[in-house]
Amino acid sequence: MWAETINQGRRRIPDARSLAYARLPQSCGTKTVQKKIETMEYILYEQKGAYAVLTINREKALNALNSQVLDELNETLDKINLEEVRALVITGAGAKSFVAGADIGEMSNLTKAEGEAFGKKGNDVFRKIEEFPIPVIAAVNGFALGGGCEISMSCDIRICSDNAVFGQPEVGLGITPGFGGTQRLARLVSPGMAKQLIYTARNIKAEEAYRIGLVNQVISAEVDEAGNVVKTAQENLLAAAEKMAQTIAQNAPIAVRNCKKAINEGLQTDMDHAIVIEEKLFGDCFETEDQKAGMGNFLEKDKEKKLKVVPFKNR
Ligand code: DAK
Repeated sequence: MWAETINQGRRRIPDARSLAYARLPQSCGTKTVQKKIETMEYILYEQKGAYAVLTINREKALNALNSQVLDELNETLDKINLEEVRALVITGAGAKSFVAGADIGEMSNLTKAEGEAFGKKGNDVFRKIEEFPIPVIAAVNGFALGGGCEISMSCDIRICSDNAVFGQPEVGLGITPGFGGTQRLARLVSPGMAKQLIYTARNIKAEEAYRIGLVNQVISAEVDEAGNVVKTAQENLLAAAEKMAQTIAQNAPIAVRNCKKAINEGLQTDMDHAIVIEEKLFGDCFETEDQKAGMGNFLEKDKEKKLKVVPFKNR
């Protein structure tokens, strides 16, 4: 419940449904709403029509992940209205850092058991992101180190500003990556490249991250002819991430969700089983209102009607 007191009474969260929202033009055919939820100390969450932006907001510590950030992130994910929100952008506050890792101060005195519990807390929330029923885009603004690189890798898609720096520096701190880094980096790039980056603890810049396939796109500032910055890389990054989220949100949600499931689950198994997973999820789309509307739109002979965007209903 939004209204319940969280984190040992640190702060009360208002009831999201009771918050006022303003109407905004939105073309995706879903509810045209913008909701700003007064969330927690370290997480900002804003629903913009059919997509939402979640910001890790601990700028003074370069958005490092302590237990409270992880708890609040977990809780915010649980409260997202999946009837309305069809894509999620995750970013960090400020232009310098997406997430500079797990909180080293908090980790420094952990016992073995506490370290394991901390690892589980992070892994549970990152896994939740990975399996979230809607696509999640990481808009990586600056440092994505350790747990920061790991949270970005639990997202479906990564795009970054040209000042982004990725890395798994854990072995330099006497630990292994603990939030899935050894597993997801090896799957995303290649085992050899992941091993090199993890064993050497070498940070890489945005262009190299792009070259090895860790990010889909690198976004720069817009500069006018006189060399003045018209839009910062951070602004362009968020605009690009939001545009991508909006584009995804316009497509049939059940189909998009099933694509995510098919790709994620299929990658964990052999091709014979993966194809069966795809068949089941493909079949699952039929007889939905959205499948009928989407195909009906294509088959429409009337050119005027045919051009209209199908307002998919998530049914
Ligand atoms: N933790 C805590 N505070 C951090 C932080 C972090 N990871 N990164 C930055 N900060 C804080 C700094 O302490 C500083 O705080 P004040 O001194 O102002 O109070 C503030 O953010 C600004 O940082 P700097 O002054 O250092 O800023 P610079 O521009 O000079 O340097 C930097 C930026 C990102 C290069 C530098 O801050 C840095 O190297 N940060 C640490 C990056 C890092 O090593 N990240 C990986 C953390 S290890 C596991 C579970 C989880 C994990 C592993 C295992 N298991 C359970 C097995 C995860 C591990 C990690 O993520």
